Amino acid sequence: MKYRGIIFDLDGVICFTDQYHYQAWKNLADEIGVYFDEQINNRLRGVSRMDSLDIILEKSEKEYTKVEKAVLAEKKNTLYVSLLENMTSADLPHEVKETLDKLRQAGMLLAIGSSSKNAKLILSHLGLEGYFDAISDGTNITNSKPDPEVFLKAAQFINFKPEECLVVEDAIAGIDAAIAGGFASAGLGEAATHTNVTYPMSKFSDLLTVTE
Ligand code: B16
Ligand code: MG
Repeated sequence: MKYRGIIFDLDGVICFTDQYHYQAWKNLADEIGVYFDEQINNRLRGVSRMDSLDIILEKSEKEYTKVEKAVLAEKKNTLYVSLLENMTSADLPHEVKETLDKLRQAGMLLAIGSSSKNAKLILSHLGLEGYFDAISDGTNITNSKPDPEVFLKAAQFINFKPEECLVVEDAIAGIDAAIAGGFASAGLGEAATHTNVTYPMSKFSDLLTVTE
């Protein structure tokens, strides 16, 4: 076995909540009259809620106070969480579930390493409550990706060293975080184009060959 533990990013790897993030940020941006598009949205992948808001406010003429920003982030999150209500286990791709089951059968421990504070809520919507051996998410970190903290905590939770684990990511910031933490990385989507990603992948099930 090449790796003893696999640490999965959530949004963009296990499931696709980006459409809901986009809708909720777009709604907020329109409300405060700030330009926002898919390209700006792409920069938010893997980035924490408050850092995402700062990126959106780069286009704003108004300076917001810390308190005002907290109100805006809360507003976005309330809408985002209500959109998540639409998610069910039908939103968990078969390919993802089958691959996870096979990796587990091969003896690997499976953990989540997500920047989201809603990770546990999303997992329960997907029917994956209690499925992972450990969950490291936005609720147990102070620095978000590209800082490696979320992955280092995940490795600690499953009691493995970074070099014993593989990080699976869809975001450039996530691959940067994996490298900074001393992890091998597997990249999907934009993350597959990262110059230093260990394994560029075109689909989730490529993990089965990568870990052989
Ligand atoms: P929340 P990941 C990230 O999740 C998302 O990619 C990013 O767009 C979002 O801003 C961040 O979680 C924080 O999410 O507002 O729910 O705490 O890709 O690290 O699983
Ligand atoms: Mg992601």
